[in-house]
Amino acid sequence: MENSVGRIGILILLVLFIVIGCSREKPTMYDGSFGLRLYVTYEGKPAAGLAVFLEPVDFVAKICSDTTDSSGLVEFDDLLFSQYRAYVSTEMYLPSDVHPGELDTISVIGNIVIYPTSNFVVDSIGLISSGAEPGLKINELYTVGPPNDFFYYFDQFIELYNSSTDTVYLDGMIVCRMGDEGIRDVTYIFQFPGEPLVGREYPVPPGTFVVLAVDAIDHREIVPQSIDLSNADWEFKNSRDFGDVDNPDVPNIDNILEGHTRDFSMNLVSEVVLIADGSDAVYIDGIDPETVIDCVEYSSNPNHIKEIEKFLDMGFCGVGMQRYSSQSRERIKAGFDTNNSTVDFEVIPFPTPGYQHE
Ligand SMILES: [Ca+2]
Ligand SMILES: [Ca+2]
Ligand SMILES: [Ca+2]
Ligand SMILES: [Ca+2]
Repeated sequence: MENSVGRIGILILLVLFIVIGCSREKPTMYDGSFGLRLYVTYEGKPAAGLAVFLEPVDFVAKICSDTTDSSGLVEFDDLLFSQYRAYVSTEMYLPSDVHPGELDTISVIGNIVIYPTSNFVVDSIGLISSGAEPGLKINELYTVGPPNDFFYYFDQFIELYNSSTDTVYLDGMIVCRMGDEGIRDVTYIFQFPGEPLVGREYPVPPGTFVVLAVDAIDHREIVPQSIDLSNADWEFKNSRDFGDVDNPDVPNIDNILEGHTRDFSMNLVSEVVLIADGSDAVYIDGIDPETVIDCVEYSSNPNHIKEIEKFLDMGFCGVGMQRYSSQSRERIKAGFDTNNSTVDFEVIPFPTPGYQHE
């Protein structure tokens, strides 16, 4: 009895704390003794009028936010003495280089962790913009498998996202897994049905996610902590592998590599995956780089030596990921792409097939 009263008391305190925590315009947190001044810059210049979000790292509370002034400054006072993550994720409007007098919309992000080294900290966030052309992107790569003790990882999937304002078509596109000798070294090639470049059978409207499952089944029936991929948009199915699952309701992406008789799969923690337009029909010499639509390298090892050419992906993502942990890697914002997976992706605790993590 006493115990439950105690719990209710704590609950009331927590609710009070959350309500007080962020209710004023200038976010003021209960029992605050910590102040923070942040300068937000883009290409070395102050970034005005952008929302900066502040989220405590060590405890759960509502996320505070304020907008940068003309000098790119935002101030938070009376905060709890704690670590915080400060981030910006928004669109910015800049004078166009191409069309004088008009504004270009660019997608920018920035992210830092603030350590309370004293009662008042001054820091800065340098924003980066999505430099790569918008288009069809590899948005998420889920490969490590769910928690289980029999090496189950067949719930792997690739999630694509159309970040452009135009419909794109999957017709004849190829999904490849690369060897360790770069773009000339392709080890798996699976192809969407349809005619490359000109086919219009398989549209992906702007802002849409596409889930490519290794096997489009409800994997929770095998491992309860896995995911349901029975409603995936596509399924990898090697028609020469008779043991490979084929959900009749989910269309197939089939193997086209001579002599390859296995299903598509990806290494759990280290791999290069790319999508290309499928117009290069000669694979013996690898994939023509001109046809590559998007490419992502990942490795759990921070000292990993890059395998794919840097003009396709300058970095790699997924550092520190564990096998059979349900962790996934996803772009920090749907479709956000600077062609550097080190900054474009983050590790997330569980996969998000068909949607973007919070
Ligand atoms: Ca399959
Ligand atoms: Ca199927
Ligand atoms: Ca890219
Ligand atoms: Ca996702």
